[in-house]
Amino acid sequence: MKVLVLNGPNLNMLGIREPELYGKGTYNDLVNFIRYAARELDLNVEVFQSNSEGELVTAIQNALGKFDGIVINAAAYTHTSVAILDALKAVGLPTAEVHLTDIHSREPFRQLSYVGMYARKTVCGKGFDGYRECLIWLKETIK
Ligand code: CA2
Repeated sequence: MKVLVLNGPNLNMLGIREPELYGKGTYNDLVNFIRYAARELDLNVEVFQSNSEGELVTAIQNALGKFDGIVINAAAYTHTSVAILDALKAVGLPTAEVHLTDIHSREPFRQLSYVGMYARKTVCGKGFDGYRECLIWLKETIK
């Protein structure tokens, strides 16, 4: 079972800025966490981060036929990107949305999630653990 984990803009800054909001772990720590969780669940995982909306759209398109499911933290594009929503719909893979913070208790502009209009599962406000929860949900959903 192959899962693509996508991370959007600025998540590569984890641990460098705003640790009070996003935690002290670095992006590298997050990738290691995801790989470890995937191994425990016997999932084959690929992790990709980009600051570019187009690269994320292309990564979603390229997942067709290669991956069984997607976990996505589209970061700020969550709240703006119809292109990412359209790509997820076009590819049609089971998708779980994850956010480190609880977007529902933050600014009004974070209340709208385009990704959430397609994703059948959303986990937010649980930090790194949210990625593991999404992987568990995908494993259950795909089998
Ligand atoms: O809570 C999340 O995971 C978010 O997807 C993070 C995004 C934010 O725009 C979403 O509303 C919620 C921001 C990611 C930026 O990450 C940073 C990490 C460290 C320092 C600065 C930004």
